[in-house]
Amino acid sequence: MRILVINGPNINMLGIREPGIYGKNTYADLCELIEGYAAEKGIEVKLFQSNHEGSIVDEIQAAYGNFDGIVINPAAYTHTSVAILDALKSVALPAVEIHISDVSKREDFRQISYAGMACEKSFIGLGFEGYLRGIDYLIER
Ligand code: CA2
Repeated sequence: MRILVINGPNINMLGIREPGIYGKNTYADLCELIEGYAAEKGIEVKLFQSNHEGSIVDEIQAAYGNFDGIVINPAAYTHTSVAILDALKSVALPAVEIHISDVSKREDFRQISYAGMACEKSFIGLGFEGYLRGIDYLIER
């Protein structure tokens, strides 16, 4: 089984600022956690992070025929990007939405999730653990 894990803008800055919201761990720590978990579960993962909407669309399109599922935290593009929503719909791979923070308790502009409309499941506010729950969901599905 092959899972693509996509992270959107500023996720590469985790642990550097705002530890109160996103925790003290870095993006490198997140990658290490996911890679270790995938090895434990005997699956393949590809980790992709980009600050660019079009690059994320390209990566989702390239997953077609190459991956069995997508775990995605589109970060701020969650709340703005119809392009990422359409890309997820276009490949029709099982997708899971992740948010490190509990967006439901944050600003009004974070209350809409376009990407979430193309996802089978969302894990929100569980910190890095949410990515592992997303992987489990795709394995068990
Ligand atoms: O909670 C999440 O996982 C988010 O997707 C994180 C995004 C935010 O825009 C979403 O509403 C919720 C932000 C990514 C990280 O941004 C940073 C901001 C300051 C310092 C470090 C990272």
